[in-house]
Amino acid sequence: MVRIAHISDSHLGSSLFQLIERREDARKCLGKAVDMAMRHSPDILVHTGDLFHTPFPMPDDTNFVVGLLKELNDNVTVIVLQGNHDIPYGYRHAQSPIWLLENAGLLQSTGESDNRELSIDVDGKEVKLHLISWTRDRKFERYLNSMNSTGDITLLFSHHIPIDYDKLPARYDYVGCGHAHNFRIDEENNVGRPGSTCVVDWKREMGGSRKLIIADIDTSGIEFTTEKLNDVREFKFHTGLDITGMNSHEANDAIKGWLSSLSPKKKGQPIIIMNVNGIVTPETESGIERNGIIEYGEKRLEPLFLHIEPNWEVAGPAPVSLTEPLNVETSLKEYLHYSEHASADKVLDELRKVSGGG
Ligand SMILES: [Mn+2]
Repeated sequence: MVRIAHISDSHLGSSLFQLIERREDARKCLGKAVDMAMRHSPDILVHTGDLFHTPFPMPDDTNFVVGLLKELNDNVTVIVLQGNHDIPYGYRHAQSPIWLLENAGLLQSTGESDNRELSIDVDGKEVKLHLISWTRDRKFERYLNSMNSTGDITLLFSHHIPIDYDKLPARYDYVGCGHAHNFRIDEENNVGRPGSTCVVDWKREMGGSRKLIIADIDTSGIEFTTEKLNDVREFKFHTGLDITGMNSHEANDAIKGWLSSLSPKKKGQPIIIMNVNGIVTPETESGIERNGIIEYGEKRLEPLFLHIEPNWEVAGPAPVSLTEPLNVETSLKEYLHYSEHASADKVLDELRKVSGGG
């Protein structure tokens, strides 16, 4: 049996909302994921790319990775692909930081190229690895056709899979990918995607999950074990409060109401994000006390960061429809009603005087 531990998309150097604390968090999340993976004593530890958020990582991030990889057991084969974030596109003579780590003997990747075939021996079994770093879709398909050697066990690791999973060749016992930051296993086609090791982009990742994937592969089949990868930072998400039809008081109360319902485990630490949706009038919008709400939430919850995402829409002026266009008084009444004119009664009185009516 060959045991694979699969993680992906650690984005070291990313910092949500430009919070400097998140850079440290991203490192801790990777460290935690690797620890969890190694507790399963895998034969192969694979990271399917975007180890770094930028192809020019800061020394603190590079040093962290070097330290982490040096600690690993010699018996584990470490594969790290180059993701789209690890490759310096558009720069002349620039090289991926993954290649540097590969040259230092800390991992195996696709080198100067974007694909590679590799054979390793696990307990007398030949394991064939097809590696594809981030590349153009057409090149991916070309590599898929040209890399057709098989072993006792044959694996494909690619940062991204730009084709339908059921179009993948049948020769693979397991296909591991990354790129999208949410967990997914397709048991039909033996494809696994762990998701990112930390929260990188809350808008795209909200509602999804991240997991360590352990794949036990035998000539007879594959067995999956997964473990949840929680971010080291506590997050509180509200996916969508709807304030449609509310006046500003009700909207303020609804937003504060959610904040008051929270009880973070780690006080003084969480990141709190609330999506506020709906269609409101300009009056409601102008009456939403953004500063007051933020102040209230910060006092109560002591977050690292509190973000209210203003996702609501403001309804434009409603069209006035007149039931009797030729009746001046009715039409004026209706117009005044629609426009909520403050001195409507006075205007109507004046109209009656002018028209000589009672
Ligand atoms: Mn990524």
